[in-house]
Amino acid sequence: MAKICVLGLGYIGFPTGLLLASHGHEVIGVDVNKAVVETLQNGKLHIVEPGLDELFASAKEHFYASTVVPDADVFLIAVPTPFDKETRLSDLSYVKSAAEMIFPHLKAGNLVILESTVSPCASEKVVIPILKKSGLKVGEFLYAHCPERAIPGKTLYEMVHNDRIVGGIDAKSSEVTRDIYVSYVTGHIHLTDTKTAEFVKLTENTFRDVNIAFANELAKVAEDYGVNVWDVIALANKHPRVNILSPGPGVGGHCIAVDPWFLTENTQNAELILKSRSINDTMPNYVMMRVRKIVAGIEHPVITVLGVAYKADIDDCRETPATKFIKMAVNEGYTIKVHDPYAKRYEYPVVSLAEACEGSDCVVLITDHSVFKKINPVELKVRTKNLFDSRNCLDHEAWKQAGFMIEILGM
Ligand code: SAJ
Repeated sequence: MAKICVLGLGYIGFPTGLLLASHGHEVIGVDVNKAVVETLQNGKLHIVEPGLDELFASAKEHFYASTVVPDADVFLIAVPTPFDKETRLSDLSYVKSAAEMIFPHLKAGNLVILESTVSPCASEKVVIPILKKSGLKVGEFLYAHCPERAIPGKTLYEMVHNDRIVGGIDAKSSEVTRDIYVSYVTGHIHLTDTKTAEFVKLTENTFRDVNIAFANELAKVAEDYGVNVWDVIALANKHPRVNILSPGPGVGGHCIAVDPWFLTENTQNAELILKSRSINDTMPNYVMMRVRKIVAGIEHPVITVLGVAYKADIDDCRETPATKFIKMAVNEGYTIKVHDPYAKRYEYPVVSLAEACEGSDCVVLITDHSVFKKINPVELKVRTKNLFDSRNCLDHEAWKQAGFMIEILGM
């Protein structure tokens, strides 16, 4: 069993550290945020994710949180890679500072694993040169990029069951890294080189972004023909080689909306990928255009936004398409009322369902939280009975029975 230092105790680093600890490794979880470390030292959790409480309890004996990097056999970097909105470039500052914290402790035979998502070649151009400040050469220390691929909401399940990509800087690095993950991963572990591993991670999320852009474009085209895009996609997906994702109000979160930019930051040859980004980024504008038509003629329209989390049944509002839609609606002079049962921190006030719907002229569903399907529309004290469902997820029959005019994206 190894002594492993995990740098970054967020949605990836913390569960990864706990999984390693619960499988017998000695884990020191390091975070620069003192409040996070203190919370964990007091036996409390700082993030919510299914199964994390139980795992924390079972891993406690082998997991210790600290703000200081210790000597270790393995250093695993799981810090955020923010996206600089102005330049549309990846911001490697946290990854760099993690490497700076590691190199004074690096000894011959140690392994450094980078799980954070980075642009292609960042390991070789940026991370490894910092680690070399230890005086060790590549080969004397081992290095691998092993991108995280777990989906929020099912993080623990996917961390254990998904296949993993291990991109070692040399064969020995790949093999030693595989031996670490094999302790808790039941999926296959595929060995490759570092640059390919960086590219694979970005490719997965870019594939999803392009597929969603296709679904969004189909939704708009179907509207022009008076065809129901949801039926079209469901039927087309019956073909054994077709798998189209769902249209919606836009793509949010810190991965799918960002990774295509990381993938393309050093090439002149991306067209489809960038066009897809633009299709997805302008979906809130399209939803706004539909809503504008619905409330045309109403004086001082009041709009209810149902859901601001970037996707269903989670509290994460990063890069949510709801924000662009709300900003556009405010610029139209509309009054906006927001309801989301999960979102705790959001830049606009989040109120109860009853309050958000009181006096409303159009209820606009942005996030398909499961609980929204159980809303009883009869109880809503709206002023004008209009619903726009951008995810085709509500019980439309019930809303119709309650007297609502219903419009749906892609129909
Ligand atoms: N969305 C649609 N239509 C769909 C599916 C999703 O509009 O059919 C939207 C969602 O509403 C959301 C956005 O796309 O706004 C992204 O959601 P998501 O569920 O597709 O993905 P993320 O960002 O939560 O997690 C992704 C996952 N990547 C892939 O599935 C290839 C996850 O496995 C990665 O670990 C994660 O990115 C990451 O950290 O990179």
